[in-house]
Amino acid sequence: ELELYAPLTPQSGSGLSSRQPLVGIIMGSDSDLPVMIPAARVLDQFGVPYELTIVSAHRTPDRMTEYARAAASRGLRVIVAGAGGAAHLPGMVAAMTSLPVVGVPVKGSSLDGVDSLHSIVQMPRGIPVATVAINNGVNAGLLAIRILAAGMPDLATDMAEYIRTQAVEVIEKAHKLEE
Ligand code: RP5
Repeated sequence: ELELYAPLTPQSGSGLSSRQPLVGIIMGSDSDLPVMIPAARVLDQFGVPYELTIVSAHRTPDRMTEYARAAASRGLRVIVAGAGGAAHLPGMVAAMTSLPVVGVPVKGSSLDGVDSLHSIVQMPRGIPVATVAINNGVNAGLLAIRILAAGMPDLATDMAEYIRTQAVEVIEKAHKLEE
């Protein structure tokens, strides 16, 4: 019921045999999808199973409560939550689970996403939300991988390789420029 988006076949060999979703990607509206799909793509790239769905804090508060309260017992280990405007979804979800929550501020039609950023990053003491940059679904996916990798050595190896590859790409571009 919660799955709207079918994950691609895993690209890397993280040694993950089970398809039990480890990351829950949620967002306040389907209008957030273009920002959140890149987070899913990162998880695909690392072969990490996830689920992706819409949970609105203000339009579907009961669904949000059910999702957050059941997340850990359903086997999720990280929640990535994107929202725009008065973006209370990540903070409210974090208040109802002990899982780590990564918040993605989504840029809306006004205020350039600074409203979302401030809503998510300014969580008061006691309930943290790890906040990535405005519209940066990629970093949310990468942060979820890093959190999981702390207890999954194969995933940590894949992340180290990702970092190395990225560095090589930059150095190659630098060398081209210098030619
Ligand atoms: C938030 O309001 C959503 O996260 C979205 O970013 C924003 C606008 O939602 P829609 O009006 O496009 O559904 O709840």
